[in-house]
Amino acid sequence: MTLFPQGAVTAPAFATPTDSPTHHAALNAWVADCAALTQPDRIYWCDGSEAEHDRLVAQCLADGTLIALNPKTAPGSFLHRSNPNDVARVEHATFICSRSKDDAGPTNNWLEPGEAKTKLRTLFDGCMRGRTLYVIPYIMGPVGSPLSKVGIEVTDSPYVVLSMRIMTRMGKAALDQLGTDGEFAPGLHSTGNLDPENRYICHFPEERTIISFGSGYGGNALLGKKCFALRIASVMARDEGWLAEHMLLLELTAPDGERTYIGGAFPSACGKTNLAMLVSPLENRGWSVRTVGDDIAWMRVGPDGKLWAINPEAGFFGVVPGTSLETNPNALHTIERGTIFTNVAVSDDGTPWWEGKDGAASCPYDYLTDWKGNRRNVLDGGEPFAHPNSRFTASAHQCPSLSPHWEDFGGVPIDALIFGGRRDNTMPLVLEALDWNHGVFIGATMGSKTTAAASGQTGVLRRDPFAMLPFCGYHMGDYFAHWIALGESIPDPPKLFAVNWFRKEDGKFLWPGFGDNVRALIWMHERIRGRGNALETPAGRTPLAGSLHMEGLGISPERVARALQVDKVEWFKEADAIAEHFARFGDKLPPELAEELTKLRARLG
Ligand code: GTP
Ligand code: SPV
Ligand code: MN
Repeated sequence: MTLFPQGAVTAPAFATPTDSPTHHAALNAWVADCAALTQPDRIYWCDGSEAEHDRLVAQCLADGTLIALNPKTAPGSFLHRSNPNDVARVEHATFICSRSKDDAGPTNNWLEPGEAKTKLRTLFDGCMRGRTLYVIPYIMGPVGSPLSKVGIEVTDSPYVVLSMRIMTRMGKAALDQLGTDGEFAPGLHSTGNLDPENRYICHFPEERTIISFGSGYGGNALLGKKCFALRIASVMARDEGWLAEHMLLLELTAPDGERTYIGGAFPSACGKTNLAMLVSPLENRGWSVRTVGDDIAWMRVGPDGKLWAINPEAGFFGVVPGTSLETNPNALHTIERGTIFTNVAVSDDGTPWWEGKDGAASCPYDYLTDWKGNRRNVLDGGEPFAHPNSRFTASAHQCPSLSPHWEDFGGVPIDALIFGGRRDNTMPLVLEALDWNHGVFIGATMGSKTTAAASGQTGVLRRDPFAMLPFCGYHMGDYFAHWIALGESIPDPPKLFAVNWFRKEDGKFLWPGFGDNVRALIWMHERIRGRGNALETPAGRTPLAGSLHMEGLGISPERVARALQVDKVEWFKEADAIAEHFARFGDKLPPELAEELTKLRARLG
């Protein structure tokens, strides 16, 4: 490691093979450029080892970045409290800096690349003085898989380093995969001074480069995740004929051992982690679910003509509130140890706590220290003790429901893709698309209420096509066209479905959700195999009465029927809302989707 001599900005000494662990010239040059600009006191190349982890943790405990939790109730786990102004993704400060504004499209913020770089250069100038610059080589995807891709994140945040070590295959393995001339996606990140006015999450799709300033929060700062694996990767996928999607991946096994692999796109904080880790109430009947991924899927057509998917991540960055033995026992067990908690509450004995943790039971503590560090009486009420977007970061290996196929080199063969949102009405519990283009139409018109995963107002219905509104790195109209085109090029395409676990009646959810969602998955499994009965509705096909597996379901058949209902009045309004949504895309709207709207209106009569 080299300490910079007074203000030297040219030819940093570490850029020689003796100080850098790699002979990759382009990588060494990128790191040298970052260092010359940011002027760190030290440069450290992460190797991903246990010893390195322990050293970083010790340093973070000493400087307060991490708070140790109770070694008995939360062994190997830590609490991180972020700056209260920095608790979620910032969509207004996220930019696609493509050369042409039109390539970013109407749903992305755009900055001209030169202008963005000028702005960023000013912000990054000397921003790492007094800090360490960490170089994080990482792999998205299984080590050695031909579907994996390498990224390099340069950051000044040890919290980011520790998180990336959980979320990706990080360190030496990545440098080995890169060799001396492999391709990588460069990313530069600094927390800066966490000034919300100077927060910029910028993507340069043509250069496959990410530059992020002023935030330490997950999706803004762990550059492998939304920035690379979705925004940059979606552009690579468009150019190369594959898909990078905001999707969970799960494996459903039937009593006869037959397996169905399902991908699911739900907007942020709308149930991907929960569905991926679902505990089947019909396990004793032979229906089980295993987890392949909980947030991102990269999919390509395989030699057999099916779509094959990998989970590019190695861990889970999941929503904490609401996680309990009743709702998501697999997540609860996943985070029993070795977890970084961000912005949860903590009891006096150092046990992490959050709203919903105790399920139906009451909170066992009289006092809790909230996510901002204030110790309060639990009975006093007020703001939530854990931030609504508090998160856990835990390794996939800790998940009891992890599928043995979760890191198969070639991925898993996808039989169904589902689109789900958080909607009070209109969208039934489950809906089968009539064909590929109708399914793309359903994906393109998804509506969902906003959540705490992004800054801004929550609970507002918005169109979030394919759950990719904040994550598509190019023009959303072109993205729709890419999906339409893929339908024609996949010889054995998956079946497409919509789901809605969140439909309400008298302010209450109609459907119990969570484990019971397996009943919708079982119907899909049957439909894929040409079985299971369906009712043709104007919106698509729904389960015919009696064709959903109802054993042990604690609600009446009438209530299920109301959850499944397609209400014509609601769908007339929906068609109008879709027309308004489509108008945003102008002549970039694929004609196939306009035609689907016409067909929907015709079916409505
Ligand atoms: P991101 O990590 O932000 O992408 O979120 P996600 O899509 O993985 O959402 P997650 O599974 O973490 O769920 C978010 C919230 O929705 C949690 O508070 C869950 O308890 C709740 N939730 C998940 N599934 C269901 C369901 O079937 N019914 C109901 N009522 N709530 C659910
Ligand atoms: C989401 O918001 O969809 C998340 C969390 O999965 S983040 O990684 O911050 O994007
Ligand atoms: Mn997500």
